[in-house]
Amino acid sequence: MGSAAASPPLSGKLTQDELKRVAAHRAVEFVEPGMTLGLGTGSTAAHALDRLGELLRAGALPGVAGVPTSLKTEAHAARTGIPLLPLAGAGRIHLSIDGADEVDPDLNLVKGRGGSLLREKMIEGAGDRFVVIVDESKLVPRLGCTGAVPVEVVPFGAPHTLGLIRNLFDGLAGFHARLRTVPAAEGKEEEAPFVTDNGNYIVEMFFDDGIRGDLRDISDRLLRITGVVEHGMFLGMATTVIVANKDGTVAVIN
Ligand code: ABF
Repeated sequence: MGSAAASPPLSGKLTQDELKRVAAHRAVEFVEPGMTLGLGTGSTAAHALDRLGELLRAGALPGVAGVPTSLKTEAHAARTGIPLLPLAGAGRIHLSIDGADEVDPDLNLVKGRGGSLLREKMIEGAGDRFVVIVDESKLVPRLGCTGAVPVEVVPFGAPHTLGLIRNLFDGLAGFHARLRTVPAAEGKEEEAPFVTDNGNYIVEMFFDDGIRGDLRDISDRLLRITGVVEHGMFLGMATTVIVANKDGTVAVIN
């Protein structure tokens, strides 16, 4: 893990959502007038959108605009009054702010359990700085410890692509993978595949006790599977991680 600076504890016991808000507001302090921002997705990033909207409406951040990482964020940012730009034509993205599902000691991330990993990786990978905002429950010893590692796949032949992903980890104890689904619609019996903003499906990979192999190698091998669009391991991408701790302290790790 990189160098960390901790702020003095905040008073009182904060809920998890309040911790998310604390981390988000700390990240927004990095925003300067004229910046173009990558706008993240999820409940933590939503607090950053609300704070940015407040500051914009107060006239404190002239010239700030954002590139949304999902349709949901696009709608939320529009409601809060953040001017929006498409990725193509946004020019330089100075800073992205987004949540994560997991953060390991080297600041590698699992992202995308909200289904938005592709746009997140495109936009956050294109910016100068990527600030990740989490409460301490997201800190893990190894990626894949607390749930699914998502992989976006094209719908065509998705069960075939799922089979190729399973083959990659053949024999790895505790590994399993499945297509992410949403509950059956009213009047229908079968669950439907979850569809991303890009019209793709998501394969969820589960590892007993996290991924113990070489993450770069696993990333390369996944991306070589024809049919895989992108995966939710964000390796070496975070430049800063802001962690709101249960004891009320906030750590800024670079
Ligand atoms: C997105 O939101 C993700 O990539 C991640 O899946 C999720 C984190 O959610 P939350 O902030 O709601 O915990 O940034």
